[in-house]
Amino acid sequence: DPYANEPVRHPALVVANHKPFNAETPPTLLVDHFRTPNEFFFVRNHLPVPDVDVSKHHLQVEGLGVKRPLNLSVDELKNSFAPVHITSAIQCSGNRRANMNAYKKVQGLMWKETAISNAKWTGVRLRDLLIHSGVDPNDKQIKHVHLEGADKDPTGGQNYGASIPFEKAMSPETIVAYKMNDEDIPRDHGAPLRLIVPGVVGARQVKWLKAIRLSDVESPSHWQQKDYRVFSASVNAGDELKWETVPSIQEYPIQSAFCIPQPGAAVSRSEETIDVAGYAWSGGGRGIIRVEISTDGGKTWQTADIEQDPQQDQEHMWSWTLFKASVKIPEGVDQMELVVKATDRSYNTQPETSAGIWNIRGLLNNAWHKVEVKIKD
Ligand code: MTE
Ligand code: MO
Repeated sequence: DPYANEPVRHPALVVANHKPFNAETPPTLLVDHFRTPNEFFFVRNHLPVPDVDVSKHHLQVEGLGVKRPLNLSVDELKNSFAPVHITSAIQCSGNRRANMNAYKKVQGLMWKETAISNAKWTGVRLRDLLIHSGVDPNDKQIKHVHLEGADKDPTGGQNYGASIPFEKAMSPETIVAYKMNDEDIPRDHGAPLRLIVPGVVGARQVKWLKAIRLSDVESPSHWQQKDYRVFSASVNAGDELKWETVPSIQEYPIQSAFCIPQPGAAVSRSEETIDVAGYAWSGGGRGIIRVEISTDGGKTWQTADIEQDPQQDQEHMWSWTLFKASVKIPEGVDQMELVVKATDRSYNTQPETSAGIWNIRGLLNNAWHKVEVKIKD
């Protein structure tokens, strides 16, 4: 069994799939912490967790424009480059797929609302590594940076891989991390090294990082070429998927969702108000400027209280935003629908439904999140 050597996991994680292991953070625990504790951070693995010996692990840097290829041990990496800290959220492109599936059937792992978490990462700038290897930051031939993980398809297939644009690789927020919330990165999250690409979807933030290759084209990896691309709503189940006709996902759009209450929760009318809480996040470092809640299907809105990272500004907001509000329970009805939407620094906001963003793989679902609550007398 290639999955015989998986790490021990916290029993509170909400498991979506065992082999490979995929699990969400329990919603109520997610909004309890601005930085998600490591044991509760959601997990998205495509393959068995590799057994990496930290003392022997090396990171290679090679490819187009590299004058001095590098082959660094973890200690060499830590000791040769300045450490940087950054708090950054990771969200899977499939987060809230189940909501899109409820609108119209899609294909993929049925993530609910919590395939997202936020942590403080410590590592070295990818930019520093590349410049050390002799890369010219103005080299116009280099377009993409390939990342390869140590996890391998047990049926003899390829290692996990992805790529990001060279420009993002050279941006100061992109780091090769070795610590997560001030601890060594746990096995499930990429021990000993993972790439953190703030503002970009989870799929590009390669765990168990072992090689970095510069190139004029994107990574040939399955997960770069034949997954994590959003088709038009006109492409349906059974149609041929022409992957090369759509670009790979990089930055995430804008998202928000409730964690509290959960669907089907009941409140008593005598309470008069109900407490709600959740998260909002936008890709590309675009800060969240407001989160709004409606109880009348979007006719009127109430602004929620928000918590943000005091060290980040609205143009470089890599952390998520947590929100809270106390919402009045409407009179004369025995059930209510709560709706949340967020707005980012570019004044992007979320679509009302999945109708215009529906896609066969159920990716990037950021429609208004709606939760039904029963009102008891
Ligand atoms: N890196 C490797 N090597 N293997 C993987 O399966 N999954 C990716 C990304 N990096 C993956 C990977 C995906 S799709 C996501 S959403 C994030 O890791 C999840 O990160 P987490 O498990 O730390 O939450
Ligand atoms: Mo993902």
